[in-house]
Amino acid sequence: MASLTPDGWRARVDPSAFPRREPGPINVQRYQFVPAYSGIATFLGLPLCLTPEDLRAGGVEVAIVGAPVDMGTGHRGAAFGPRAIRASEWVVAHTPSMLMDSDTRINPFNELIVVDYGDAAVDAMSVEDSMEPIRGIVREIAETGAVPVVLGGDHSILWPDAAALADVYGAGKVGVVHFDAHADCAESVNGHLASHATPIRRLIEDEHIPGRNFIQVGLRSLMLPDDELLAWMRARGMRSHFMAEIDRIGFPAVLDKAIAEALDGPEYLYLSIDIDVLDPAFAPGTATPEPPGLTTRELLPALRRICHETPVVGIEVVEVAPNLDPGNTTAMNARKAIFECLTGLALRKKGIPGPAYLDPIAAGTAEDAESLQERRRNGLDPSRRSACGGCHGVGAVRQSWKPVRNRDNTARDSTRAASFSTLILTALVVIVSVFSNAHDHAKAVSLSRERPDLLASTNRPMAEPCWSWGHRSSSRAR
Ligand SMILES: [Mn+2]
Repeated sequence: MASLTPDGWRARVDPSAFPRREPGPINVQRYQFVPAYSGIATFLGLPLCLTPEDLRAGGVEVAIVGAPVDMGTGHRGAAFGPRAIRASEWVVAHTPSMLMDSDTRINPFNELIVVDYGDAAVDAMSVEDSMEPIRGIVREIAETGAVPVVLGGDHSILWPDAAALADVYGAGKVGVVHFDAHADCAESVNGHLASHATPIRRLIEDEHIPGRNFIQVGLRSLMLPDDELLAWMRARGMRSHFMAEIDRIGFPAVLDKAIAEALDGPEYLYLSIDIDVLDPAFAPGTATPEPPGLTTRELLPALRRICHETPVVGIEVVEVAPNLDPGNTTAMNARKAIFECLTGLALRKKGIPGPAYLDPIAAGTAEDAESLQERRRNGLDPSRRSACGGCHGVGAVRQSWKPVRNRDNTARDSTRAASFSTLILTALVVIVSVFSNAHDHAKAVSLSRERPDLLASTNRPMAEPCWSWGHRSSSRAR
């Protein structure tokens, strides 16, 4: 029996103790379709890599790695985050080839080689001692050219994570976009330099990351930054977007600013997502919730945009504490956050132009050939629709939607135009539904005359099971 050595928590096992295998990603799937609650809980059922040789042999482009520490919060729970994010039940299958981002209709796993890289070594007795092995494993991934996606763990890991990327891409060459309710810039907590409230101070003072390229979004804590801390942040050139600014000019405008600032200088970007940037309604399972926060419909597409439109070389999602997470809401949103990041990276790799790309069918902007012909047959020539666009009334109605979308509170003047447009929309819906019902009815009548065989076939009694999984076991057995 092997004896426990003091460095057993970080010493790697001797590979010669196991049967030899060729380096490369290890498939963990036995079946073609795996429900989310089944199988070996790698991230979304992805293949597993254990060594840098595996990453290189597999040509891996993104490696997901856990950093399970939570002593940096002083609140137990986030160490269980990586496992919760990997294992939390989600309606989707743990079958990456079946998954698709519905906004862009992209399957990131068809475009990128993504694996799970297991967890960093952590000392359950010391957050300080855990920093160096975390930095080591993130560096190990980045050195192969793959993008590390780190699952926290508390936010103390931002220090080793971003330092590792500066090790690989050059000190001062990596900027950070940091989503968080908290500024995380404190000098120390109870004298501890490594904590979830201090990582940014370490990164800037150690000159891994330039202060002016640390872009914060979503700040709103009850305690910090106080005037003294804010003075330190501003002296370092940090650019911080508080929730009040988001309320004032709207999230899309703040996001545009954050992206422009992030690209102002650095060649590369690190994306740090503290899940507590979300409103506690969307992320109750975190040690330091702060209402009111971002919605998932703000944050998730923003992450996709940043990974698509900026040179992101590393990502972390931190502070998921499953012991505080009834319903797995927080773990589910953390998982979707990573999925959106992967989709963004896939869009970038495919060279799809931004900004804020959406698939035309998903966005409702597609005019496919068939519906275009149908509209022409019905006398609805789409090229003629713009003719009334210059009309005085229509122009006013169009403008009235803009401030609503931007959450601009000064736009009350437009309320009347907005209710007018609601009225017009309602009238339109009624007219269109009446028209299309009549149209469908006429079509069905003429169809039944021209093709009586079609109607007859739908009346045939169902003899076979109606779907392919054959839940009628008796008909399958024979
Ligand atoms: Mn944080």
